[in-house]
Amino acid sequence: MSFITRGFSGHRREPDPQLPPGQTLVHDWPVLSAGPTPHVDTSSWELVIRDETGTDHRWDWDGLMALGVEDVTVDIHCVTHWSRLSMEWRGVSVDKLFESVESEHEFVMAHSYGGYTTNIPLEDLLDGKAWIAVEADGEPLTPEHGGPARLLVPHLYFWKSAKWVRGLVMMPDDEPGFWEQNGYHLHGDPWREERYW
Ligand SMILES: Nc1nc2c(c(=O)[nH]1)N[C@H]1C(S)=C(S)[C@@H](COP(=O)(O)O)O[C@H]1N2
Ligand SMILES: [Mo]
Repeated sequence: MSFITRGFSGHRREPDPQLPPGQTLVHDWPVLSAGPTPHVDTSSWELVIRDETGTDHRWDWDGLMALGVEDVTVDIHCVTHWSRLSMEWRGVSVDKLFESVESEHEFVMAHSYGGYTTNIPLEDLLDGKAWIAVEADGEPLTPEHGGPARLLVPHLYFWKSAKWVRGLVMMPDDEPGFWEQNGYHLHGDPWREERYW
């Protein structure tokens, strides 16, 4: 006689190796915005990188698309403890933008339409680690989720992924952005639980 009770023996669940400590899996996609949703049309959208000489490097929507979009499947981790795993995104690698920008500065302040800011070390944006995302789940990004374009930095907590991104300003030193001034960690690595400071 067989006493295999598949599904009942495994109640002590192994932690998902894709889930950083303290995170819980969600299957929906919560909207978290600190203010009203800006509505930005791709016809007036632009992205600016300002280097230490004060020079602005600009891309309009077509200029961004001309750099080439790529598909990426990544996990996202919000500091409020939810994670979504293996999410499909499409965007332009930040590496492509920096091909034409020279800077000695090691830190970046990301600025959004609407005024949100978040600080990120440049090395966390390069080498295939960050994108200017324009699609998620196979659809253009909705305004609520940062459309037409948002920063996607999936290896850091999701507050670093600035929605409605409009600019990156090079900085010689690390300075806190919006949530960082309000107690969130300067760096925000979910695997080290860099939540607050
Ligand atoms: N411009 C802007 N970007 C933002 C935020 C915001 O309030 N404004 N919230 C951050 C936080 S705390 C999180 S968790 C994610 C939420 O993105 P979502 O609403 O698409 O889930 O966006 C981040 N980027
Ligand atoms: Mo968040």
